[in-house]
Amino acid sequence: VATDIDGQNASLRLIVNVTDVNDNRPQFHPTGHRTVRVRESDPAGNCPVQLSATDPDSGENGRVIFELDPHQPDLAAVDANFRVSPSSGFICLRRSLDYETKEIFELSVIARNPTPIRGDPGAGGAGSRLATATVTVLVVDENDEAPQLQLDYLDGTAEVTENDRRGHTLAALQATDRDRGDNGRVSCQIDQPDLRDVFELLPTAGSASAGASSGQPQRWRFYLGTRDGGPGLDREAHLKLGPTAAHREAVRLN
Ligand SMILES: [Ca+2]
Ligand SMILES: [Ca+2]
Ligand SMILES: [Ca+2]
Ligand SMILES: [Ca+2]
Repeated sequence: VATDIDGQNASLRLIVNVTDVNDNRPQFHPTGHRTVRVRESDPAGNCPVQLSATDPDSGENGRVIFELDPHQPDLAAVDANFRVSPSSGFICLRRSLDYETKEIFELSVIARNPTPIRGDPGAGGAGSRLATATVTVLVVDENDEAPQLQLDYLDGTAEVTENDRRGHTLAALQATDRDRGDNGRVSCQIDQPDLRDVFELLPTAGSASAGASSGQPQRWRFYLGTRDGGPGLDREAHLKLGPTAAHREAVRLN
């Protein structure tokens, strides 16, 4: 309001528009490190964690975009297995993880504005990176590996004659399983009860031995099964043994 010496007033209405500048950086909530566990059976598309960040600026200056930090050391493995939703902050699986390949991932995710922050060189550039969050993903082992059974002859003949004494070693077995704990603890057995009197498995030595004298030369075929401590992933092999080397054959079945 302006007043002259005669007391006359004149007024002028001023409207001041305050233009927001992008002077605030997003902040993750909560701040700091996150750890999540992902089972290796979890399918692609599962999103085990959602990151959250806020920015007090208005409009585009306050909009937050999430993305993988392109400068993280394990980027190739992280990018092959995870994707980050730019708008929601969900971290999702591109595919099922495999504990036997990689047990742990360290992810680095950034939150930034789509517009450059004041004083920074430009949106998306290093100067506009605003906040960083790290997430450790622990892959939880499941029983997805079947036992493997390999047969190796020890004596080079695999013949069984009536002169063989009890304890004569016929073959060495190797049973392995890539899982951990009970899921990878294997046991072997001869699956035909009637042949358990003729052959025996010595679990500690990992070998198959001839039992009592066999009588007339004949040909046996006995089945070896391997099982682990988990459900439904048995493996079976069968071993043929004969009176001559020509009959010897070991076949592994999957
Ligand atoms: Ca901002
Ligand atoms: Ca696996
Ligand atoms: Ca496994
Ligand atoms: Ca297993």
